[in-house]
Amino acid sequence: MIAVLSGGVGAAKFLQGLVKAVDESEVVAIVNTGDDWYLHGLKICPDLDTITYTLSGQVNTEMGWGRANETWNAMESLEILGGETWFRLGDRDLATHLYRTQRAQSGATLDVITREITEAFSIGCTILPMTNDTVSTKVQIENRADLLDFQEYFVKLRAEPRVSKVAYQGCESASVLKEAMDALLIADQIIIAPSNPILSIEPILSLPGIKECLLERRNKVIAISPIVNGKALKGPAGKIMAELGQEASVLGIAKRYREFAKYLVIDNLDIEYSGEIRNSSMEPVVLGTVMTTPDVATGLAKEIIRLI
Ligand code: FO1
Repeated sequence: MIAVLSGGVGAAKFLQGLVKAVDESEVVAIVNTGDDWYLHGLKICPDLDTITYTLSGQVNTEMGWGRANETWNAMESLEILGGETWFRLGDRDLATHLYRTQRAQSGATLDVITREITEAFSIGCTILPMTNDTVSTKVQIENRADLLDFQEYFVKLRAEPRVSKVAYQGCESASVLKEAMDALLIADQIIIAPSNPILSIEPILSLPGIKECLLERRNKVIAISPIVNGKALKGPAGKIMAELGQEASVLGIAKRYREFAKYLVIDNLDIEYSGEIRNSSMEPVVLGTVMTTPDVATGLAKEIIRLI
């Protein structure tokens, strides 16, 4: 069984390859819920949905999130009413949030709701929220004392302001989903997806017991760098790392993960860093990591599962 610590778009692309490289029932994605939030009274779980839509072939491939063949009638009508429309919820996507919110209000936990949704989308692997508890990634930006909701920073402000701090509210006191911890304890491999290390992976690592478990199982842990040639594959990972005083390169990624991951998969373009990665006590694995098509992602996954 292969457990994958997952954020949004980068993880979804990798998982799309992985489920073609192995028996998909052997794959367990443990998904960040720090980006989850309520808008218009609806419970929205962007990373869980991005992975579900991608694996079911129903993602909007241009945006990387939301659904393919989407229409925006609800947003257009909301705009006329003067409602908040900067966070765009398509008509098809809205159905997922309506369903999830109604089920949560009737007492169902997020893991149960996620199972119901992924079954409806005919997903063959297991997709787990990292926790059923409420956690919330908050971002502090320059010249503002208050902490912003992740989506306000990421979408409304287009991740443009300089970040001075990221907080993972609720993570310290949250409980890791039992099924997720069980998977990490017995997995043949634990893969850290090429997701934003600060915004997507760190919330998972901040849950009690996760880092300890990875430390214990370090020989089985393979991280894939989301940074290639000094830039994030997608999104602001490099920018935020630099703003928080970390090196925005595969070496910065090695520094974050070396304690509990034995292998670091880096792109061919970063081969020159192999020696320094080895010196930092990680095993560098040089591959083509830019997942331009699902077939490229499958090729990458096949190479990675061969490592252990
Ligand atoms: N990202 C955007 O850049 N703009 C949006 O309007 C937007 C809406 C949205 C709605 C549902 C959903 O599941 C995701 C959505 N995203 C949007 C993506 C999301 O903000 C981020 O990609 C993730 O939270 C980061 O992993």
